[in-house]
Amino acid sequence: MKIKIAILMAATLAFAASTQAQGNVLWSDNFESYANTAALSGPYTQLYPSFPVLLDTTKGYQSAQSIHFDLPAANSQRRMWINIPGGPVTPTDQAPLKLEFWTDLDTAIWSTRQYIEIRSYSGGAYNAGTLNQLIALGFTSSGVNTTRINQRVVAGFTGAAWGDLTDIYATRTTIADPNNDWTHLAMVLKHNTVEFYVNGNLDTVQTMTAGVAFDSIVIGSGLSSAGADVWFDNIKLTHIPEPSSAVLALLGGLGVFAWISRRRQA
Ligand SMILES: [Ca+2]
Ligand SMILES: [Ca+2]
Repeated sequence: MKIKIAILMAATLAFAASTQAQGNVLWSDNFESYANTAALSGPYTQLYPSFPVLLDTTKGYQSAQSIHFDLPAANSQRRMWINIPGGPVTPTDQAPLKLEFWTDLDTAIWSTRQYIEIRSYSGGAYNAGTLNQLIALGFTSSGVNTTRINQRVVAGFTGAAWGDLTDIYATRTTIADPNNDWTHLAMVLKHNTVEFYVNGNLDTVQTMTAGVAFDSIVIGSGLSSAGADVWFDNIKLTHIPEPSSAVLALLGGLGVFAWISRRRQA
């Protein structure tokens, strides 16, 4: 019986570790379910309906489809938003909020301006009341190193709102390399910090205002972005559960199981 319990405890810890890694997916989209660009306007609101974000049915991250930004030559083009299903979420150090996606470029050029944002409004939904916070990850063209991936933390960061990731894990050139199909980018929001990851590597950490509830995701800049085509796929928002409590709850359940087993044996 002791061996059985030991095996169960090992299995439980493995399960808890995998749960921690996967977290609770609040929202995700791999863009495989849409028949055409118009179908994106079901779940998403296009900010500029005459120039919607495009569905690409010829290219995807390990899949057939993705979303595509061609070469918007004017502002007010190709930008859409969605509220987080279930309402606003306040990340903590124990239960962070992770927004991740895959991206690709066809050319490394300074003028690229496409990114994905997570936002917080006083009214708890996109554009409701005052904008409290905005974190962005992707590519922009002014006030940054335009050979890099760029990030933005609007409130609570003592510096320019836009900044750069390092060139250690990826640059616009490595992303645009035709031999390198897709690059994984992620932001992990905690109580008062945001961590930016490239292909699973922690690249840059910024401070931000503490205890903000995030409510919506905005995809695309809506700005002119002449020069490079940009793709996004597998956008996913995860609420990572507190690891200690998940493990303790499962181990607590196992303790009861062990007690029952001992009683049955007696
Ligand atoms: Ca896809
Ligand atoms: Ca590429």
